[in-house]
Amino acid sequence: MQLKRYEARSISEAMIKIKSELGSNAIVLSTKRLTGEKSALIEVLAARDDNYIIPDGQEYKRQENDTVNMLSVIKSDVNELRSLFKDFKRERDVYTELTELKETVGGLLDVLGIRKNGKISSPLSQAYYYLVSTGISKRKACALLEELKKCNPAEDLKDFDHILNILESMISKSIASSYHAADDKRISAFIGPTGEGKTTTLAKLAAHYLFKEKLNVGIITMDTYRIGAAEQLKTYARIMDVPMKVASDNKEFKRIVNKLADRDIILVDTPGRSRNDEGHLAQLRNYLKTDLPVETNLVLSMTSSKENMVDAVTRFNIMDYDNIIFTKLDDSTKFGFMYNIIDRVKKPVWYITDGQGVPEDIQRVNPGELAQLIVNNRVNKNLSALSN
Ligand SMILES: Nc1nc2c(ncn2[C@@H]2O[C@H](COP(=O)(O)OP(=O)(O)O)[C@@H](O)[C@H]2O)c(=O)[nH]1
Ligand SMILES: [Mg+2]
Repeated sequence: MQLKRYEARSISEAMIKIKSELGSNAIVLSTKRLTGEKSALIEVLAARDDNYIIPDGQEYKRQENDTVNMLSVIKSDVNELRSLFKDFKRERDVYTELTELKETVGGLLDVLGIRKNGKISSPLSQAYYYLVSTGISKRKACALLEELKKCNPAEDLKDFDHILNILESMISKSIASSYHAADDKRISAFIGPTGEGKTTTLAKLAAHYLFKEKLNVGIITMDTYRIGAAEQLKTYARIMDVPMKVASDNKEFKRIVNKLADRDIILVDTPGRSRNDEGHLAQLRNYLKTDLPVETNLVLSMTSSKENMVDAVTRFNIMDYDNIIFTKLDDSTKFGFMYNIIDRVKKPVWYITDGQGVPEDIQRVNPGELAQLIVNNRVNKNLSALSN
């Protein structure tokens, strides 16, 4: 076997050299593009097996057969990998699902008292199904009922409405545990996937701070990514006569923050970008670094699918966001899923928005109001109208 290395501008140029030096029996072992100064060239490793003489006229056929054989090997490898992956995923999914189901059913049987006396204790099972129907996960509904039973005497758990009241206050308490005192940060940024309502929410809050709280407001947008994104905000800023600046990197952001030093509050809009863009989020996090603390609010639309919402709260973890803002409640009919998210991320909900109207469709919410919304599908507008 004779082995030789070639450099050429193209495969065909290399083949001419190889054929002339190693003869028509030569076979190509590998090709790769060179780097650095030689990046215009490719490297080809070729060999000639002197023991293997192809009879005249059969060369083409052999090459063709080689390719077919190689392709069929690759194909069967790919198929095998594919089925391995499928089985692996299926096994994992089925396993997780079964474990979850087992836990849920086991817990449920205990909670509803079925395991003990074989009877369904009706108001409790009614409450369980009610919670699940609001969008609260089966596991969380089960945990809530378990706690409910543990902390209340059985005679208090005979009436469905009363059970719901207790559940509402339990949910309120558990949400409250994630609330922290507002930091009064002067710079507040809105982050989240595209289309969730960041810009609209920012405009609503700018109007609120300006007209209701009589504060000096400044707006910065880092959304230079989407055409027209800055224009949308500029229009709002012009109507409110509030200064609005565009920053496309950290240096500019810091400079503009300094320039807006006279403002009581600076609201920062950011681009959403595509879903699988970790690099973008790390970059955004660095762009938002200043000497002053920046509060970040993850904006999540209630019209997103559960999967997308879970995906968003997970992906945006990298930004270590401070609050959640739920938008588009007006387009949603049940709110139990909010509890799954709140309980998962343990971050306070700062505002909810329920319409496209700027500035009116936004409300500050406290844990009690959220619990009422989650359990009873309603929020008392008068209670929470923009008052702070
Ligand atoms: N129904 C409803 N629509 C909203 C709400 N908030 C925002 N939107 C709409 O959602 C769309 C995307 O909003 P936008 O603020 O541009 O989202 P961004 O990409 O996150 O900045 C726009 O059509 C808004 O009018 C809300 O609370 N309810
Ligand atoms: Mg926007």
